[in-house]
Amino acid sequence: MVSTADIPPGCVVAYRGADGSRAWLITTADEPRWCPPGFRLRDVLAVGGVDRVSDQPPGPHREVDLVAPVDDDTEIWAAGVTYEASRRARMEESEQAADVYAAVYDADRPELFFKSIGWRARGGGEPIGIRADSTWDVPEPELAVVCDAAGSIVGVTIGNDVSSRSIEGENPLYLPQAKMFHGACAVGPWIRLVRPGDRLTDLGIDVEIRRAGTVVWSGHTSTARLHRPLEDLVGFLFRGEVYPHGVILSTGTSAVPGPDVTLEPGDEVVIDIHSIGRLHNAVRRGLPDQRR
Ligand code: DO4
Ligand code: MG
Repeated sequence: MVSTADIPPGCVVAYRGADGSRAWLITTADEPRWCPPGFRLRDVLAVGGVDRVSDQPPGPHREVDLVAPVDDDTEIWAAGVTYEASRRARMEESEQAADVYAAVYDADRPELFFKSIGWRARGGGEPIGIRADSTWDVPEPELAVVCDAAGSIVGVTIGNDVSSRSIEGENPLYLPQAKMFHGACAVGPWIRLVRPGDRLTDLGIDVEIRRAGTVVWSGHTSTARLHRPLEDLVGFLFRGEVYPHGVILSTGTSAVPGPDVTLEPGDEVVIDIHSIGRLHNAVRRGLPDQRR
């Protein structure tokens, strides 16, 4: 549980309502605005929707149980090989196709892939997953941009593009299996709305893997190392499809553990992005009991 008083102003926050369904609030410098039942992220991401978020009724601070800041049908896409560290790591791990990563890093067209539909995404405090048939699993801490229906970046959040490096390394055509599986996508802890003049090109990103209370791996990077402008990544996403309810695009990783580091069940992944907050998730392996 988190107190709304501890959430920065200007954030769109999804929480578990009294009946278990997703509810929304908007933080301000004063009391939060509590959105009425039926409010959805798509109301914020409609063209001009951001200008209307503060119309919601104010109410006192209280504790909330966070969930992923998405609607059930929000599409979450991801970009790949957008940082030199990712290009290098993929070339090293790839058994037979190192060249494709070098080529895409330098190409005009970026790598973009569908990552998750909203209802599958995990929020802060919810477990992320690793596959039972994978031997090398990593978190991918990424700045995720939240775009409105017109393709403007109206918010930012933290994405964890949890990935199987062993499956991707075997053959890049296995990318969907390496990237889309139970618990592979976390976003949150909330969406920070972007204000005029905000610089998204110099945000520090820190990540830790904790095991039994000890940090077994940590990484630090910055969006200053991103090889492409964020607007270009969004532009390519909107070249081929319309997103009438908005879309989230995770912009690639640059904090990449080496081959000696793999996630294990019970680990905790903690990602901090400057000016957004912290996304913290425990790791589980495999499918829920009924689907083993
Ligand atoms: O090409 C594979 C995916 C790369 C990726 O997810 C990243 O660079 O973050
Ligand atoms: Mg990634």
